[in-house]
Amino acid sequence: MSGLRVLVIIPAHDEQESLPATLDELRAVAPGLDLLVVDDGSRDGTAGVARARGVRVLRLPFNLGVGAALQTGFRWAVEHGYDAGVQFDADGQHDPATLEALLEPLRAGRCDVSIGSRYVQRSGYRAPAARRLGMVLFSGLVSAVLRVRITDTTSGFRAYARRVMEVCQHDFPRDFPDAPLLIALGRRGFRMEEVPVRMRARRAGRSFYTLGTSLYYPYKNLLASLMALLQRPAQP
Ligand SMILES: Nc1nc2c(ncn2[C@@H]2O[C@H](COP(=O)(O)OP(=O)(O)O)[C@@H](O)[C@H]2O)c(=O)[nH]1
Ligand SMILES: [Mg+2]
Repeated sequence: MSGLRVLVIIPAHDEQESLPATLDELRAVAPGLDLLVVDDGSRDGTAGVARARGVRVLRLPFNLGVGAALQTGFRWAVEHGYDAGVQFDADGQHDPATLEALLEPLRAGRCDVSIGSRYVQRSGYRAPAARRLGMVLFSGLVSAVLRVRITDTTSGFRAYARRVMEVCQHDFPRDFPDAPLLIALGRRGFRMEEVPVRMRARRAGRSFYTLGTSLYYPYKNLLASLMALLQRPAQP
Protein backbone atom coordinates (compact mmCIF):
# COMPACT_ATOMS: atom_id res chain seq x y z
CA MET A 1 0.00 0.00 0.00
CA SER A 2 2.79 2.44 -0.74
CA GLY A 3 0.60 4.31 -3.21
CA LEU A 4 -1.61 5.62 -0.41
CA ARG A 5 -3.34 8.88 -1.35
CA VAL A 6 -2.88 11.07 1.69
CA LEU A 7 -4.54 14.37 2.56
CA VAL A 8 -2.95 16.55 5.23
CA ILE A 9 -5.83 18.28 7.04
CA ILE A 10 -4.81 21.49 8.81
CA PRO A 11 -7.44 22.98 11.14
CA ALA A 12 -6.63 26.66 11.50
CA HIS A 13 -8.12 29.36 13.66
CA ASP A 14 -6.49 32.80 13.47
CA GLU A 15 -3.18 31.35 12.37
CA GLN A 16 -2.05 33.86 9.75
CA GLU A 17 1.27 34.35 11.57
CA SER A 18 2.24 30.67 11.73
CA LEU A 19 0.51 29.14 8.75
CA PRO A 20 2.76 30.37 5.91
CA ALA A 21 5.91 28.78 7.36
CA THR A 22 3.97 25.61 8.26
CA LEU A 23 2.71 25.24 4.68
CA ASP A 24 6.11 26.04 3.16
CA GLU A 25 7.79 23.45 5.35
CA LEU A 26 5.17 20.80 4.50
CA ARG A 27 5.62 21.46 0.80
CA ALA A 28 9.39 21.26 1.07
CA VAL A 29 9.56 18.15 3.23
CA ALA A 30 6.52 16.19 2.00
CA PRO A 31 5.97 17.34 -1.59
CA GLY A 32 3.91 14.25 -2.44
CA LEU A 33 1.09 14.97 0.01
CA ASP A 34 -2.00 17.08 -0.72
CA LEU A 35 -2.80 19.85 1.73
CA LEU A 36 -6.18 21.11 2.94
CA VAL A 37 -6.57 24.04 5.31
CA VAL A 38 -9.88 24.17 7.20
CA ASP A 39 -10.27 27.77 8.27
CA ASP A 40 -12.38 27.64 11.39
CA GLY A 41 -14.09 31.03 11.23
CA SER A 42 -10.85 33.01 11.50
CA ARG A 43 -11.04 36.76 11.77
CA ASP A 44 -7.54 37.29 10.43
CA GLY A 45 -5.96 36.52 7.06
CA THR A 46 -5.65 32.74 7.60
CA ALA A 47 -7.56 31.76 4.43
CA GLY A 48 -5.75 34.42 2.39
CA VAL A 49 -2.22 33.35 3.30
CA ALA A 50 -3.06 29.73 2.45
CA ARG A 51 -4.70 30.58 -0.87
CA ALA A 52 -1.77 32.84 -1.77
CA ARG A 53 0.32 29.64 -1.64
CA GLY A 54 -2.10 27.77 -3.84
CA VAL A 55 -3.32 25.60 -0.96
CA ARG A 56 -6.97 24.58 -0.96
CA VAL A 57 -9.01 26.18 1.82
CA LEU A 58 -12.42 25.27 3.22
CA ARG A 59 -13.89 28.09 5.27
CA LEU A 60 -16.33 27.37 8.06
CA PRO A 61 -18.88 30.18 8.41
CA PHE A 62 -18.03 30.77 12.07
CA ASN A 63 -15.83 29.22 14.72
CA LEU A 64 -16.93 25.62 15.29
CA GLY A 65 -13.85 24.27 17.09
CA VAL A 66 -11.05 21.89 16.20
CA GLY A 67 -13.33 18.84 16.15
CA ALA A 68 -15.74 20.27 13.59
CA ALA A 69 -12.84 21.54 11.49
CA LEU A 70 -11.32 18.07 11.47
CA GLN A 71 -14.64 16.43 10.68
CA THR A 72 -15.05 18.80 7.74
CA GLY A 73 -11.65 17.72 6.50
CA PHE A 74 -12.58 14.04 6.87
CA ARG A 75 -15.71 14.50 4.81
CA TRP A 76 -13.80 16.27 2.09
CA ALA A 77 -11.11 13.55 2.10
CA VAL A 78 -13.70 10.78 1.78
CA GLU A 79 -15.56 12.56 -1.01
CA HIS A 80 -12.32 13.08 -2.89
CA GLY A 81 -11.11 9.51 -2.70
CA TYR A 82 -8.26 9.77 -0.20
CA ASP A 83 -6.97 6.61 1.47
CA ALA A 84 -5.76 8.39 4.59
CA GLY A 85 -5.95 11.74 6.34
CA VAL A 86 -3.36 13.34 8.58
CA GLN A 87 -4.38 15.84 11.24
CA PHE A 88 -1.70 18.53 11.42
CA ASP A 89 -1.49 21.73 13.51
CA ALA A 90 -1.31 25.05 11.69
CA ASP A 91 1.00 26.50 14.32
CA GLY A 92 4.22 24.69 13.36
CA GLN A 93 4.25 22.35 16.37
CA HIS A 94 4.36 19.24 14.24
CA ASP A 95 7.43 18.27 12.29
CA PRO A 96 6.68 17.21 8.71
CA ALA A 97 9.87 15.13 8.80
CA THR A 98 8.01 12.63 11.02
CA LEU A 99 5.02 12.32 8.67
CA GLU A 100 6.36 9.21 7.00
CA ALA A 101 6.93 7.52 10.35
CA LEU A 102 3.36 8.41 11.33
CA LEU A 103 1.98 6.91 8.13
CA GLU A 104 4.07 3.75 8.25
CA PRO A 105 1.74 1.72 10.56
CA LEU A 106 -1.17 2.58 8.23
CA ARG A 107 0.77 1.65 5.13
CA ALA A 108 1.78 -1.62 6.76
CA GLY A 109 -1.88 -2.29 7.66
CA ARG A 110 -1.06 -2.61 11.36
CA CYS A 111 -3.58 -0.06 12.57
CA ASP A 112 -6.38 2.32 11.60
CA VAL A 113 -5.31 5.35 13.62
CA SER A 114 -1.71 6.26 14.20
CA ILE A 115 -0.98 8.77 16.95
CA GLY A 116 2.12 10.95 17.11
CA SER A 117 3.12 10.82 20.77
CA ARG A 118 5.43 13.08 22.71
CA TYR A 119 5.81 10.52 25.47
CA VAL A 120 6.67 7.18 23.90
CA GLN A 121 10.24 8.38 23.94
CA ARG A 122 11.82 11.17 25.92
CA SER A 123 11.61 14.41 24.01
CA GLY A 124 12.40 17.99 24.79
CA TYR A 125 8.71 18.84 24.97
CA ARG A 126 7.34 19.77 28.37
CA ALA A 127 3.70 20.75 28.66
CA PRO A 128 2.47 23.09 31.42
CA ALA A 129 1.90 21.34 34.78
CA ALA A 130 -1.92 21.43 34.70
CA ARG A 131 -1.94 19.94 31.26
CA ARG A 132 0.54 17.24 32.27
CA LEU A 133 -1.75 16.17 35.10
CA GLY A 134 -4.67 15.94 32.69
CA MET A 135 -2.55 13.92 30.32
CA VAL A 136 -1.71 11.34 32.99
CA LEU A 137 -5.38 11.07 33.93
CA PHE A 138 -6.70 10.70 30.41
CA SER A 139 -3.92 8.44 29.23
CA GLY A 140 -4.73 6.12 32.16
CA LEU A 141 -8.43 6.20 31.36
CA VAL A 142 -8.08 5.64 27.63
CA SER A 143 -5.44 2.93 28.06
CA ALA A 144 -7.60 1.08 30.60
CA VAL A 145 -10.72 1.24 28.47
CA LEU A 146 -9.05 0.32 25.21
CA ARG A 147 -6.50 -2.09 26.70
CA VAL A 148 -3.80 -0.55 24.59
CA ARG A 149 -1.31 1.91 25.99
CA ILE A 150 -1.95 5.44 24.76
CA THR A 151 0.45 7.95 26.29
CA ASP A 152 -0.60 11.08 24.42
CA THR A 153 -4.37 11.45 24.24
CA THR A 154 -4.28 15.15 23.36
CA SER A 155 -1.88 14.82 20.47
CA GLY A 156 -3.15 16.70 17.44
CA PHE A 157 -0.75 14.85 15.16
CA ARG A 158 -2.54 11.73 13.95
CA ALA A 159 -3.11 9.72 10.80
CA TYR A 160 -6.52 8.13 10.07
CA ALA A 161 -7.30 5.39 7.58
CA ARG A 162 -10.13 6.02 5.16
CA ARG A 163 -12.51 3.66 6.97
CA VAL A 164 -12.09 5.77 10.11
CA MET A 165 -12.83 8.98 8.23
CA GLU A 166 -15.89 7.34 6.68
CA VAL A 167 -17.31 6.72 10.13
CA CYS A 168 -16.18 10.06 11.59
CA GLN A 169 -17.66 12.16 8.82
CA HIS A 170 -21.09 11.25 10.22
CA ASP A 171 -20.38 10.49 13.83
CA PHE A 172 -17.90 12.56 15.76
CA PRO A 173 -17.64 13.79 19.37
CA ARG A 174 -18.31 17.47 19.82
CA ASP A 175 -15.58 19.83 20.99
CA PHE A 176 -12.16 18.42 21.67
CA PRO A 177 -11.22 15.43 19.52
CA ASP A 178 -9.12 13.91 22.31
CA ALA A 179 -9.89 11.12 24.79
CA PRO A 180 -13.60 10.84 23.84
CA LEU A 181 -12.70 10.36 20.18
CA LEU A 182 -10.09 7.71 20.96
CA ILE A 183 -12.54 5.84 23.19
CA ALA A 184 -15.29 5.99 20.58
CA LEU A 185 -12.92 4.75 17.87
CA GLY A 186 -11.49 1.99 20.04
CA ARG A 187 -14.97 0.76 20.91
CA ARG A 188 -15.77 0.52 17.22
CA GLY A 189 -12.85 -1.85 16.89
CA PHE A 190 -10.40 0.49 15.22
CA ARG A 191 -6.80 -0.33 16.06
CA MET A 192 -4.48 2.39 17.32
CA GLU A 193 -0.76 2.66 17.51
CA GLU A 194 1.52 5.38 18.83
CA VAL A 195 4.55 6.64 17.00
CA PRO A 196 7.18 8.65 18.88
CA VAL A 197 7.42 12.21 17.58
CA ARG A 198 9.04 15.36 18.77
CA MET A 199 6.89 18.45 19.06
CA ARG A 200 8.01 22.02 18.96
CA ALA A 201 6.62 25.19 20.49
CA ARG A 202 3.94 26.89 18.41
CA ARG A 203 5.33 29.57 16.13
CA ALA A 204 3.02 32.42 17.09
CA GLY A 205 -0.40 33.06 18.54
CA ARG A 206 -1.93 31.25 21.47
CA SER A 207 -2.87 27.66 22.19
CA PHE A 208 -6.55 27.10 22.68
CA TYR A 209 -5.70 25.56 26.03
CA THR A 210 -5.80 28.73 28.12
CA LEU A 211 -6.05 28.88 31.91
CA GLY A 212 -9.83 28.86 31.56
CA THR A 213 -9.99 25.83 29.28
CA SER A 214 -7.42 23.92 31.33
CA LEU A 215 -9.66 24.24 34.39
CA TYR A 216 -12.84 23.45 32.52
CA TYR A 217 -11.50 20.94 30.04
CA PRO A 218 -10.82 17.98 32.39
CA TYR A 219 -14.39 17.93 33.73
CA LYS A 220 -15.94 18.27 30.37
CA ASN A 221 -13.59 15.78 28.80
CA LEU A 222 -14.14 13.26 31.55
CA LEU A 223 -17.90 13.50 31.05
CA ALA A 224 -17.55 13.22 27.30
CA SER A 225 -15.31 10.16 27.77
CA LEU A 226 -17.94 8.52 29.96
CA MET A 227 -20.56 9.29 27.35
CA ALA A 228 -18.37 7.68 24.70
CA LEU A 229 -18.14 4.64 26.96
CA LEU A 230 -21.88 4.40 27.46
CA GLN A 231 -22.91 4.98 23.89
CA ARG A 232 -23.58 1.97 21.76
CA PRO A 233 -21.24 2.27 18.79
CA ALA A 234 -23.11 3.02 15.57
CA GLN A 235 -22.65 0.42 12.87
CA PRO A 236 -20.36 1.71 10.11
N1 LIG B 1 -7.50 27.90 19.13
C1 LIG B 1 -8.28 27.21 18.29
N2 LIG B 1 -7.67 26.44 17.41
C2 LIG B 1 -8.40 25.87 16.48
C3 LIG B 1 -9.80 26.00 16.48
N3 LIG B 1 -10.26 25.36 15.44
C4 LIG B 1 -9.19 24.86 14.82
N4 LIG B 1 -8.03 25.16 15.45
C5 LIG B 1 -6.66 24.72 15.05
O1 LIG B 1 -6.38 23.46 15.67
C6 LIG B 1 -4.99 23.29 15.88
C7 LIG B 1 -4.72 22.88 17.31
O2 LIG B 1 -4.92 23.96 18.18
P1 LIG B 1 -3.76 24.43 19.18
O3 LIG B 1 -4.22 25.72 19.74
O4 LIG B 1 -2.45 24.42 18.48
O5 LIG B 1 -3.81 23.31 20.30
P2 LIG B 1 -2.57 22.58 21.02
O6 LIG B 1 -1.52 22.30 20.00
O7 LIG B 1 -3.18 21.33 21.55
O8 LIG B 1 -2.10 23.53 22.09
C8 LIG B 1 -4.33 24.59 15.45
O9 LIG B 1 -3.81 24.41 14.17
C9 LIG B 1 -5.49 25.59 15.46
O10 LIG B 1 -5.28 26.64 14.56
C10 LIG B 1 -10.46 26.76 17.49
O11 LIG B 1 -11.67 26.89 17.56
N5 LIG B 1 -9.65 27.34 18.38
MG1 LIG C 1 -0.73 23.34 18.48
